[in-house]
Amino acid sequence: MSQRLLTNARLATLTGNGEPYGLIDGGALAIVGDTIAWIGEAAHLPFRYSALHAEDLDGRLVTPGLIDCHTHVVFGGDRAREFEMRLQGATYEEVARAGGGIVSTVSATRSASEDDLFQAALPRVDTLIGEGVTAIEIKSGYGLDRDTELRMLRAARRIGKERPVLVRTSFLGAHAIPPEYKNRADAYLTEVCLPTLEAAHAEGLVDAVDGFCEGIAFSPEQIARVFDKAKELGLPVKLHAEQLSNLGGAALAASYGALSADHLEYLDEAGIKAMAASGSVAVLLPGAFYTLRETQQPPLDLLRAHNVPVALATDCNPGSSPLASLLLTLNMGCTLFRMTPEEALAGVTREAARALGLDGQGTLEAGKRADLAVWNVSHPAELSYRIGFNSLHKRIFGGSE
Ligand code: DI6
Ligand code: FE
Repeated sequence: MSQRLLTNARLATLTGNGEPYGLIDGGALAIVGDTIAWIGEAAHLPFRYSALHAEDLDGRLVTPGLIDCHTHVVFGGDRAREFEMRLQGATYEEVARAGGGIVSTVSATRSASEDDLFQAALPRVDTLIGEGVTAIEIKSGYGLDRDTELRMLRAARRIGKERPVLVRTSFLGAHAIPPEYKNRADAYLTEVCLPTLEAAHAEGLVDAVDGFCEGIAFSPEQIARVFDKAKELGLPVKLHAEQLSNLGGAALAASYGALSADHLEYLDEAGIKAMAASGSVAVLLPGAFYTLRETQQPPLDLLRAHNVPVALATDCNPGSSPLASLLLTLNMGCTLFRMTPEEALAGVTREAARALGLDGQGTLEAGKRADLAVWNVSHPAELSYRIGFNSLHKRIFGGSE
């Protein structure tokens, strides 16, 4: 098994070691195969690693590989025209009700082949990888028919095979009501969404089940039908909740032990208590907040008060968040939501891993996967502070470059 040793590193371990960011200065990190075998102060390096050729990092900062835990990077077409409409005054909901919005991406996605979808997603994925991302969640939800949902998920799986990045898929059949089922959401669920979930699961294409609980999408009762099916199949759930209004989606998701509830601008304290009790992660998506010029802030102080873990993600999608930068997301989390840079960095590492149910990633600890990002910065707050500046030195994925 290959072995390597990194020395002279500033390690932001993101473990609760008592230091901000879990920092270790003058650090060393030994990798055996794809796993962190030892990490600590170089002075304490065990004898068995001391003979390895040392890669001197010149005091550079090392963090866990970044994790984008909420994306829709697989889709057809684009929505630049809708951007123009919204700048002329139309709201996101008005555009959606006029047949634009998610449904227009659905038409473009339905007419794309699996290879088209894969090829179109690659530049977005490569941009994320270029900023130190080592794991990414990818949702379906722009097909809304059996074949297209399956094609989207196969394209997502292919990304994980052809790029050095770990892909976790979420089935998002309950994302929008397709035009052919207008005003017949329950029939869509019965005839298309639930059978497609079963088929996708049988093909090994689903790691989690997601939904969009909102006035322009599905009611809590309808989402519960999808979650019941997920439970029957033994799949974890997560939910787009409280993005545009408060329907109690986060509490519903929590009652199913959800990995996460995402967006959450309109979340209230009852929902927060339910999330705290279930251990669900609050995934905040400042790219959508920014793009939609939302003014309602997610209730960060209350989330902190109830010790709900908070993650950050791009929500990379063609409509509400055409954002493929997790570094810019860190900055937005701080500037728009008043997260601390330490919370923001934990939000794209430790808490993002938790939002995906990835136990083996997200912190720098012996036994975790050697997914690392090495940065040309000395203080971790620089990652959140800079805007449009990529200071990645190199990325290590499963122990290799
Ligand atoms: N909320 C979002 O922000 C994305 N999906 C969702 O349920 C937006 C998807 C889109 O506008 O295409
Ligand atoms: Fe989303």
